[in-house]
Amino acid sequence: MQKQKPFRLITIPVSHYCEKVRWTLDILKLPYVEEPHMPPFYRFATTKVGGESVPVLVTEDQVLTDSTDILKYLDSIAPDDAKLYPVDSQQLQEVEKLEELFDKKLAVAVRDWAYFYIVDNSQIIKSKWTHDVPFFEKLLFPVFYPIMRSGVKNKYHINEESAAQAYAQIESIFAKVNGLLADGRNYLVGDKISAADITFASLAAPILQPPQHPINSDSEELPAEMLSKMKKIQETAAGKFVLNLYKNWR
Ligand SMILES: N[C@@H](CCC(=O)N[C@@H](CS)C(=O)NCC(=O)O)C(=O)O
Repeated sequence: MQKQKPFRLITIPVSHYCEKVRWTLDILKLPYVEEPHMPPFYRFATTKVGGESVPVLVTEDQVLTDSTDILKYLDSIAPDDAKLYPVDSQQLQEVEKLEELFDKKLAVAVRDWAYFYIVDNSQIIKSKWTHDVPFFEKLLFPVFYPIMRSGVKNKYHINEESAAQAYAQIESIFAKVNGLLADGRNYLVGDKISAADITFASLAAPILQPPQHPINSDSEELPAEMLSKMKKIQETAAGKFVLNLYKNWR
C-alpha cells in the first residue's frame, strides 16, 4: 500500500459509534488524526464538511458520515489478509445483517439505557463528554450542559419506561449473540475477526466497560442499579466474548 496521508476523524470520543471506527482504524494500522469534540461543538466540525452526527471520516477525496460506510471504505483499502468483511457471500451477508442489527438496535438501546442513569449527573456527564476535547469547549461545559441535557432527554425520550424497554432490547440482542456463540465459535462469523465482532464489541462497550477501552472513566461513581444491570450483562457468554475481544484485539 502506498504511504497514506492521515485521515481526519471527527468524534465525540466517548461515542460508541466513534469507538467502532477508531478500533477499525487501529486494527488496520491506518494513520488518522482524531478531532475530539463535546456536544454541541461536534456539530460545527461535522456540518463544515457536510455531515451531522459523529463519527465523520475525512479522506483526501471524500467525506464519510456513517460508521458502516466508513468501515466499508477502510476495508476496501486494507490488504487482503486484514479484511474485516468476508469474501464468501453468505458470510458477508451474515456480517452485514449483524452490523445493521447492532448499529440500529443495540447502539440505540445502550445509549438510551445509559443516559437514563447518568444524564442528570453533571459530574459524570462532564467526565464523559469532555474527555480530550479542546480546552475552551471544556470551559464552556457548564454553559452548554443544561441545554444539552434537556436536548438529549427530549430527543431520545429518556425516562424510566424507555430505559426498561432499552434494557430488554439489550438482553434480547445478547441472548441472540449467546445463541450464536453456543457452538463454541471464536468469532461471530467465520474463523477470523470481522466487522461484526468489532461493531458488537464497540457498541456494547458502554455497558461492559472493558478495561482496554481507550476512553475510560471510573465506574465506581455510577448508580448502584446501573452497575448491577451491567454486571448481569458482563456475566453472559456474549458479555465475556466482548471483554475477551477487547483483551485480545484492542
Ligand atoms: N448511523 C450513524 C449513527 C451515528 C450517531 O448516532 N452518532 C451519535 C453519537 S453516539 C451522534 O452524533 N448523535 C448526535 C447527532 O445525531 O447529532 C453511524 O453509524 O455513524
